[in-house]
Amino acid sequence: WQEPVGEGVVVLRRFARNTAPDLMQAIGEVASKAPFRHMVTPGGHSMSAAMTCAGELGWVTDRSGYRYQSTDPESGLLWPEIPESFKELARNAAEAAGYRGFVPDACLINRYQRGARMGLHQDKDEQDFSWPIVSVSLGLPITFQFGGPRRSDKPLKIPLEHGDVVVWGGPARLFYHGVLTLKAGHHPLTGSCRYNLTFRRAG
Ligand code: MD3
Ligand code: FE
Repeated sequence: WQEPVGEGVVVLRRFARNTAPDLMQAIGEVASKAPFRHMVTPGGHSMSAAMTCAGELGWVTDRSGYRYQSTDPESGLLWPEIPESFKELARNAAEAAGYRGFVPDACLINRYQRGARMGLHQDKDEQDFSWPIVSVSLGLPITFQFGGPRRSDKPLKIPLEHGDVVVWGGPARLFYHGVLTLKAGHHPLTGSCRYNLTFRRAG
């Protein structure tokens, strides 16, 4: 599936494999300041993936809705800065996909444990959809679902594995997507977890 995922999608298989240990270390540093938590959706459900953020803006959800904000609602403090190793990877991946000068202001970090999933959704809380979203998968594999511009569009199933980086731009930027339930397993770097980083220009 290296090529035909869709217009605007660039798959960089294993692109982050060598830097993955550094990325995991940096995830630990972010999480020491802004711990992983299960946020609540506007509908009142707790998300099965645990999340934290880094950057000038972080994505949050609670009973009042989805939004980006500069502070962690748990602590009231600014989100931790995006680690240099993250920024460099995001810039290099975006450049490989044809986007020069990608400087993310938001990094959402998702942590999946056995049974966690993410239903089909669009990422549309950002200001400018001309910038791509860069995603990085670490640890256990998962099945990603990639739909179309309508929720009813039948999604393609795509395996995402350790070190895979995908740049989602062009029309794909607003397509529905999600991940199926994480199966139990063990990964030498991440243990029983899968982590996903998404780099965004939110503001
Ligand atoms: C396609 N995360 O954080 S990563 C999310 O595995 C999110 O944690 C999933 O969807 C995860 O919003 C999927 C791949 C991904 C991320 C953002 C996209 C695909 C995307 C935005 C637009 C289109
Ligand atoms: Fe998403």
